[in-house]
Amino acid sequence: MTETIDHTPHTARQADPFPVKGMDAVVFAVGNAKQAAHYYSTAFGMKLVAYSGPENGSRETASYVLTNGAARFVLTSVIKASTDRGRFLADHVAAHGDGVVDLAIEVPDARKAYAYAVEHGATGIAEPYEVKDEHGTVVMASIATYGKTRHTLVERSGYDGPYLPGFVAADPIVEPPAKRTFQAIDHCVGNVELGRMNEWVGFYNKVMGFTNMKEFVGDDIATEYSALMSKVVADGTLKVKFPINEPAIAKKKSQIDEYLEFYGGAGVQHIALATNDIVATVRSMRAAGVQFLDTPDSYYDTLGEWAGETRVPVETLRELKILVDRDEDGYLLQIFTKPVQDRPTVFFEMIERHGSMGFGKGNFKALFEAIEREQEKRGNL
Ligand code: TYF
Ligand code: FE
Repeated sequence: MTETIDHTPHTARQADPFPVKGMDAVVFAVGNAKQAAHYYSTAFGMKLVAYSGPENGSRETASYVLTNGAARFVLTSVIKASTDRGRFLADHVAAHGDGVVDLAIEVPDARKAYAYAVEHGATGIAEPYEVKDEHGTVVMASIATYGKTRHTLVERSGYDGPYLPGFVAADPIVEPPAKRTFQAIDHCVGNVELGRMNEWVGFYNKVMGFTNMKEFVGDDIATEYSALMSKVVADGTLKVKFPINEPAIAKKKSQIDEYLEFYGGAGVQHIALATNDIVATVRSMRAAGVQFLDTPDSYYDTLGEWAGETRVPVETLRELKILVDRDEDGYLLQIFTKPVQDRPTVFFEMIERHGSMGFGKGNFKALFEAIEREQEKRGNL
């Protein structure tokens, strides 16, 4: 399970070939963005900050921009498709249900980033273009990734509007909670078809110069209980982290196969949100009706033997079903929501890191058993 990988940041070795500033936004195409904006406000504690719709000149789509610290979600619905973009979004929802269409990345130079990506094998979707308003100019370009997902490369260079030209500032739907529920996007996970994980890892290696992080799930864990294989790619500064999963042949039907079947192909599986108080986060999200995966009591009975001291007492972890993982760098606390739409597809993870830069490999057995209990209830095991 160990591989020798050079984790030296790019900047220490050579100029980073594809510098990134961080995630710009996760863009969702949904059936009813008005209601989704309400859910992410009241259940996830996010704040509506910008809007684009017929009232301000967007006749085709309505988009709601919600933030929480540095994390930004954009929820888009089609009102009346009349252009290729409108038809793409409408078709996306029809084919995949609510899902992620764009993992937008903020870059210092979108033209350079796009040129580098395309030179290294990326499929271009939109050549670099400028959009401007009284708040400044933004340069954007898009490339394709797995499934119908894309990466828009966003160069903001001092733009000070509420999101992008075409959007107007909006008032929060409800008063955001006094205590922030999360403050950043930690990682964004993709599910790809059987046998294609390495191809997509290679894509990020070549196209974005991303390197592989040491945590990966190989054959051994896959056949024993996870039924998936996974590798993680990240930019040189670890601000953008993309795990890639593929199904594996195991004792049970893979949860990745279930996703691929119900999503209708490859796509974003989960978004992990970083919090610095997972206990408060989970309490407030549970109180607002968010459903999390269950963890059996037996997990907590033996936790003290291997997890050691954590910030949160075991009894609180047990009450809230929060998982713990530890490695040589520290520990992390994490919990996973159930899928947030009727299809068993997209879900979220809340994560509190204390040194560890892993993804919770120690929890795979408990986690995958919990997911299998849900698959069983759905008749998909
Ligand atoms: O991002 C990760 O890799 C972890 C582990 O269905 C994980 O969160 C992997 C697959 C999955 C749920 C969690
Ligand atoms: Fe994760």
